[in-house]
Amino acid sequence: VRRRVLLVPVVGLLLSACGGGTAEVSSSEPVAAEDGAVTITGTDRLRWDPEQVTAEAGELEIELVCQDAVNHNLVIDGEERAVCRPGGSETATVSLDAGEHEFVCTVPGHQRTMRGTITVE
Ligand SMILES: [Cu+2]
Repeated sequence: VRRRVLLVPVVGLLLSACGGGTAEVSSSEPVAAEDGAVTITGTDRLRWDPEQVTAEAGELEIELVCQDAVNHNLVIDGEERAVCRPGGSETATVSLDAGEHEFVCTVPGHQRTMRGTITVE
């Protein structure tokens, strides 16, 4: 019994060290928009995936995806751009100036953890 109890934290450490676990979708690695488009997923754990996006100045097509069980919205620089229902998605096209733009989900209780940054170059 003792052995089993001790194994759990070790496995957790190994998974996070590898960073490849499919269940843990949150990542701090910046994701670059490709061909002016990027997908941002609101996870059921109330995190963004990815949390950091880089894009070139101009129009950016953002697909907001709600993972499975929770609804989210996408608010960039204080302006709501898209909403999604659980398991659904919505696409918004935004035009962003060079600089850093904060994106959050303002569904009650989500904003504390659902914060990301779009860096426009
Ligand atoms: Cu949310």
